[in-house]
Amino acid sequence: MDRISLKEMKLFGYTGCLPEEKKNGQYFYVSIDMFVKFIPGAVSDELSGTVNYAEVYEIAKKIVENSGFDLIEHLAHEIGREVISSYDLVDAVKVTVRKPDAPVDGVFESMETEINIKRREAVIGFGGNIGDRKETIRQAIKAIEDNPAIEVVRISSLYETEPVGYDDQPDFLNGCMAVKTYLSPYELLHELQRIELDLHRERTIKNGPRTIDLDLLLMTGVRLDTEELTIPHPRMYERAFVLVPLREIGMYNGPVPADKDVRLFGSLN
Ligand code: PH2
Ligand code: MG
Ligand code: MG
Repeated sequence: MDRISLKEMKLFGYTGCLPEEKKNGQYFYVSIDMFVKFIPGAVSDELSGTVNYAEVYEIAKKIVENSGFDLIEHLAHEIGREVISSYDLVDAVKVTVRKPDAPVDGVFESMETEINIKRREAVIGFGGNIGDRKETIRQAIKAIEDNPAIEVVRISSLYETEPVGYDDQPDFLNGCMAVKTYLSPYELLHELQRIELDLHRERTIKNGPRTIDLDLLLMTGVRLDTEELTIPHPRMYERAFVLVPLREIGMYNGPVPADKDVRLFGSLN
């Protein structure tokens, strides 16, 4: 990938855990590497075809000068987020923050952190079986599209599906979507949970009826297995209602179990 970098910017700020650091401030050395798949300006020689490093300098300066965070990690993260959200051209950003005068009694060159943020593709499964199912799905997708940190890339058709897990409930409408986002897996999960709550999702019976369920199924390069979140979704490969829409958007091409009915219902529009 091509790269545009700002190296070792010397900026004064107030980040640090100790009260003296927040009061007196100190110098930080900030470096930013912006990775871009293709820089149109490299061919056209036009500033509008690249990221103007003078603007990025101002972004970093403003954040360092105006912030009194505890951690240099958080300072670096805030800078990275502001950069990637300001420039669609930037695919990934690496921010390092060094603190040569860190309040540590010893001999060292500096204390340093490196934070990496990149856009990844994620796949979200959606489904619901009470109320106006199609309308609720439409609203959920609208809420996802309205988040500036998430770009919707593809949406599958809707499928009407027999319930899995707990049989005595109405059929579901299911589908899935591919998105691009620089949010972390947990942030994306929390955003989906917020939208579920907004659309009056109530968590009652496990696998039971719901107005809307938004599941984070896959994320490029991410394998996670924690209490809160497992990626890939632990049950997705057993579920035709996930795999059929996934296959439609080109994210799966393996076998699909045939024990439950999955019928094409139509498109969202
Ligand atoms: N979701 C479940 C449990 N069972 N069955 C179908 N057909 N569709 C679903 O979305 C679904 C389910 C738990 O999330
Ligand atoms: Mg689910
Ligand atoms: Mg769920």
